Formats: sequence, structure tokens, C-alpha cells
Amino acid sequence: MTMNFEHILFSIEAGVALLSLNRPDQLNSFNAQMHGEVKEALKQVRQNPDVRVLLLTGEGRGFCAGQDLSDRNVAPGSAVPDLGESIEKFYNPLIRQLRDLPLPVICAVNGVAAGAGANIPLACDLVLAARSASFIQAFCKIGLIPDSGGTWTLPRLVGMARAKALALLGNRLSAEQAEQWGLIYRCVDDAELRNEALTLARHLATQPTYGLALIKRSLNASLSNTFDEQLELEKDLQRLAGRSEDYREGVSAFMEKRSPSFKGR
Ligand code: T3D
Repeated sequence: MTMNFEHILFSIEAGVALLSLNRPDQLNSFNAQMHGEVKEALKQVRQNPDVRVLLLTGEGRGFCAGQDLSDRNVAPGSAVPDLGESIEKFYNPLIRQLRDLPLPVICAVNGVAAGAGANIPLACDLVLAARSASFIQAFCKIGLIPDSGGTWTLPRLVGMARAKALALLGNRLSAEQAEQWGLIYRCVDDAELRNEALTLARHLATQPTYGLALIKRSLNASLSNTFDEQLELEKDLQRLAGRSEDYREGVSAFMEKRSPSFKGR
């Protein structure tokens, strides 16, 4: 099933929702319309029980260059902008949606990822990147701070020393270095990115995705929980997992020495 949008490509097939940012001439930077379309697509992902995995990527040579700067009026005498409003209305809801979606979210970073575009992947669960891709915390070059959760995720993923260097210098981090630093899961050859990401997505879509969503929830929570709080959460979520059809199916299939058939519930 393919749905028509102007600035994104969106389709659902075999349990995988594929959302590709599609303003390649602007390196898929976000304007208000693209934000609206991504929001609508994510709503469909959330509401459609057939969707078991989301794969996010971009068209053309870039993944996403963050905010479309041509949408900002900074001419002398123009009104002082309220960027907090943009973050509140667009970027924060997007990041929360990706992080909270109760299914695995894969991000395939196909090219340069700058500004908010560098931090959106970090709100996803599994990040693959093309070998030629790169990550740039471009904010400091225009007087801004990393947003889209970057100030939270960066130090947790790569440590404070590297997070500060990335954020304060705005240098380009190659996909290979990003993998070595633990910023992303894996760097793959450019020609293989789309296939690798789709193969991973299709595999996950056959797995007990209700349980996978609980795994995602528990690991996300661990970053701010105490050890005791986390043990309590594990108890609560294991209780939910144990009530699922997929748990019964997984155990039955193991005992009967056959392949399981999971439904995601
Ligand atoms: O405002 C708010 O709502 C607050 C929230 C902010 C969130 C943010 O994301 S702020 C950060 C915004 N992004 C940036 O500062 C990155 C700007 N882009 C770049 O630094 C470079 O384009 C890249 C390093 C990403 C890539 O460089 P390069 O040399 O590979 O490509 P290029 O030639 O610079 O860009 C190609 C085209 O894309 C070019 O258009 P043209 O000349 O061919 O017509 C360029 O203008 C356009 N483009 C790239 N990034 C943006 C953009 N157009 C609008 N906005 C962009 N962010």
C-alpha cells in the first residue's frame, strides 16, 4: 500500500512501513509541510495494527539537513524569531513519536545528516548508515544548540568528551567513526544500505514485535532509572510480555521443534 504525499514517500508492505524523506534538492531539510506529512505518516504507523516495524530513510544524496533555513526570515529589521515555538510544535513531537512508538524503528542514513537531521536517527532504535554518510552537529555554526534530543542522546551514546567536541566544533563525523564511537549500530557499503535495512526490517516484522516494543521501552527507561526502579520495571514488563500470544507461540514452537509464527500481540 502506497500513500500520496508531496515531500515524503510512504508505503506499507509485509508489516514494514517505509518512510523516506523526499526533498532531495534541499538535502531533505524540514519545512512545515514535510513536518506535517511525517506527522500524518507516523499517525498511520501508530494506528495500523498491520505495521510491525518502521524504516526511516531519505531520497537522494542526503539523509536530512535539519531545518530548511530558507524558511527563516533573518533579514535586518525582521521580527525576532521564536525558535522555541518551532521546537515545541515540530521537532519535539517528532522525536517523542519515534522514541515512543511501540515497535522497532530502523533508520537508514543514506547520506549527510546535519543539524536536527543528525539527531533524528539517534531517536530511532537501530541506525544503519551508508559508508559515505556523515553526521554533523551543524547547530553551533549558526549560533544554535543541538536539538531533537541531541544534548541528551549524544553524551549517553559517545560520552561527554566526544559529545562536547561534536556539538562545539560541528565537525563532520564519518559513518565509520560513528560506528566505532557507538553512535550508530552499523555502517554498510552504500550500494547495500537499502537492502540491508529492508532485510533487517522484514526480519523484525516476523518477530514477536509486542515483546520487542517492551524491550525498547525497558532499555529507553534504563537511561534515567535507578537500578531498583529498573528491576521493578522489568518485573512489570515481563508480566505484560508473559500474557502475550507471542510468548505462548514462542514456547510452544520451541517445545514442538517447529518455526514460530508470531502475530505481534
Ligand atoms: O529553526 C528552527 O526551527 C529551529 C530548529 C533547528 C533545527 C536545525 O536543524 S538547525 C540546523 C540547520 N541545518 C544546518 O545548519 C545545515 C545546513 N547545511 C549544510 O551545512 C550543508 O548543506 C551540509 C553540510 C549538510 C551539506 O553540504 P554539501 O556541500 O554536501 O551540500 P550543499 O551544497 O551545502 O547543499 C546542497 C543544497 O541543499 C544547496 O542548495 P542549492 O545551492 O543546490 O540550491 C543547499 O542550499 C541546500 N541545503 C542544504 N541544507 C539546507 C539546504 N537548504 C535549506 N536548508 C538547509 N538546512
